[in-house]
Amino acid sequence: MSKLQNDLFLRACKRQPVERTPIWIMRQAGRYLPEYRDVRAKADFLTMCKTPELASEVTVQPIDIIGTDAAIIFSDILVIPEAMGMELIMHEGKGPIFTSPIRSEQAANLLKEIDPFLDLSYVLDAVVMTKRALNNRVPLIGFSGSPWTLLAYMVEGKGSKNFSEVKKLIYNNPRLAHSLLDMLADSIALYLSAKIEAGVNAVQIFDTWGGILSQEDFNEFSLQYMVRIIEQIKRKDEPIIVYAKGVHYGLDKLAASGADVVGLDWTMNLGSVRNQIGGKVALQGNMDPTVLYGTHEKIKSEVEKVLSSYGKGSGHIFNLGHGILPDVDPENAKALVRFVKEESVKYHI
Ligand code: 1CP
Repeated sequence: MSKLQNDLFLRACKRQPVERTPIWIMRQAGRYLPEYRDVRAKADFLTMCKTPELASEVTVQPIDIIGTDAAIIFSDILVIPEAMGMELIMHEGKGPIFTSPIRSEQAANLLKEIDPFLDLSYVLDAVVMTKRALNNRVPLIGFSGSPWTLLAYMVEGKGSKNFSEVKKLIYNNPRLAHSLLDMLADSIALYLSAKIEAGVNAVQIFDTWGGILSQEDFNEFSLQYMVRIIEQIKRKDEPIIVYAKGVHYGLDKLAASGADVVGLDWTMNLGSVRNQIGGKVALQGNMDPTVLYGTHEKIKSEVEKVLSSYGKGSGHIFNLGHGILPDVDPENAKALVRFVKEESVKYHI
């Protein structure tokens, strides 16, 4: 860890002193970058994920172009269900689609348990190659979807508005839902442990759809499985980040989950959340991603708002409250990073 030229992100995750607030951007390797689109023009999305040279190339792009303080390995949360045997099609414009969503015991029985070293070895190869390409400049983050968020895609087959199908499953056949969540939790723990072994310096669990559940259902169908994963991840020092979008009511529980960092969406008040759980965990977030449609002045004033809301001291990793949108001007992403680097110095001694 100490070999890293820039370890601000890792220090902030551990709430250790930093000279300025580190920043990375969720979905920083992606379509808003012309350099990403150039690579994407040559290969479809899954081929990019499965070709370590290409995955590594687009992972490093935002470090060179935007100047973020951490890289996140280029992949997708849906590679786990794909490795379990589900056919995944990436539709241009429409997003990812599973051709045969899991809606019955029979369909569930066809899913295979994965061994990440065999079935997702291409991700591990991409991690090794990316570490080499980064040459200790910044830390590398590995990630997975949460069991609940993966189950939602596996049952719906695609993104959804009401999540009717996965809700039908948890209310009509909770036993099957739990057995699938169980299997996902074990696979995810093995997968994240394998990524750490391959060299990632931190991991993030994305519970993008945690917030569509009632409080009780969140505890039963999402939180307990993330806690189990955190317990099972084999790590030495690597911080664990949990990002559960829209889970205002679950902050104390997320802070007690064993994670080092809790990621916040932009609807939460960073300062109040710091008062509530900042003594236990570092916080990551939480600028509204659409602010990047604004002028540089607007972006700068919003950066200032987020930084002052957190206040002085370590334990804050600047990020957006959700992924960067594909039609954002890369110049605005660069300006964001520059403003955070400049404006955050005064919040640290
Ligand atoms: O054609 C393309 O280039 C596809 C666009 C794209 C990209 C660039 C998809 C499809 N996935 C990705 C990469 C990706 N996905 C990363 C890369 C690393 C980085 O952050 O730079 C990461 C971390 C993800 C994670 C991911 N995939 C999440 C969790 C984060 C979040 O945004 O909430 C989710 C929900 C997905 C599913 C997914 N994959 C792709 C899309 C368009 C979606 C959303 C589908 C939907 O809900 O409709």
